[in-house]
Amino acid sequence: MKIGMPLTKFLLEEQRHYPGSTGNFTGLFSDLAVAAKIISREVNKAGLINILGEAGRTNVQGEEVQKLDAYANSTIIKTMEHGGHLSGMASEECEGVIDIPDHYPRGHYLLMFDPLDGSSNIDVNISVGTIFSIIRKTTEGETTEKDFLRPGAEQVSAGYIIYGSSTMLVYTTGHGVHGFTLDPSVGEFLLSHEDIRTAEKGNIYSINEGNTKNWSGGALKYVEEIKKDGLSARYVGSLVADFHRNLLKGGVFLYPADKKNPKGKLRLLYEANPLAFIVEQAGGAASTGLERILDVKPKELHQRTPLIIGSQADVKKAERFFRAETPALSN
Ligand code: AHM
Ligand code: MG
Repeated sequence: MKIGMPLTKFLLEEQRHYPGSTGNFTGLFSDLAVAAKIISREVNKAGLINILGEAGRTNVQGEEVQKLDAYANSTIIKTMEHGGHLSGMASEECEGVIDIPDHYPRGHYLLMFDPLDGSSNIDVNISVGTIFSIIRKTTEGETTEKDFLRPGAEQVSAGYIIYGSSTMLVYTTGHGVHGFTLDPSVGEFLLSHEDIRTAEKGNIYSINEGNTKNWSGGALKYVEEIKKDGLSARYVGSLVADFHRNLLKGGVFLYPADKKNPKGKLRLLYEANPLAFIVEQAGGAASTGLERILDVKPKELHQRTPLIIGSQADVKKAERFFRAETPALSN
């Protein structure tokens, strides 16, 4: 029985299954867990902002207060850059590639992340999350944007941290999906959800129905159909929270391309790819509506994509509607 096992011990046990392993990945992951704990602590203090100071102002100690998404971004960069495991990083919050400063050692991994997804929800005490994706650098020499533009199928690991009623870290390295809950009293992530499997078919659909007027025929007909099937609507507006609920309960999340966002809203490298890797490892599926997310060849760091993700049967059904649609985004 592994339930209750600390993340660091779990990672070391996993590492033993790979005799040639250098421990580099385990080291990288442990650094990420540290960043997650620091961000979690700060997110939990968000309600105290009026006492401690607002972003852009100084707090009672006279320190400049950062916005939480900027804070999460710099925390990950600072925690990860000196570990010696990375050749570079890319963040939803930064325009170009984040270099590793010359005075730090470099490794062979590349980290992509959305530091605080759904951050507009913080002010109202709703769950937000950090999403990450790790790939290997396959070229020699300087790290360039091109090194990051690999299909999601090449990910070595992906995961997210959800800052909710408790903080949880959920990840995969391609051998199932595992969830760890942060025990604040000991400051450790403890295994709480071993080998998560998502339902083949769910009873929940998650989509921003306020966008109906902008939808294409495929989205309109699909949503009409699943309402007839009696699915329940659940939409938090924090991708990590919507995804996490559907992963555990079964369901489908959709952010399709629409007239306002003709390429979709969510980001391929920081949001869609990592969650697609996780959902597939849990037995689910992720699609643009036309193709498997993990097969999409990225062309730019901040590329957007339509996303349909969740229980296998629900995603396949949605795909049938999107594939059947006629040039829907015209007019
Ligand atoms: P963000 O990266 O700016 O926080 O935006 C991403 C968020 C997701 O968390 C969420 O699924 C989506 O945007 C909600 O969008 P909308 O408000 O258009 O429904
Ligand atoms: Mg985001």
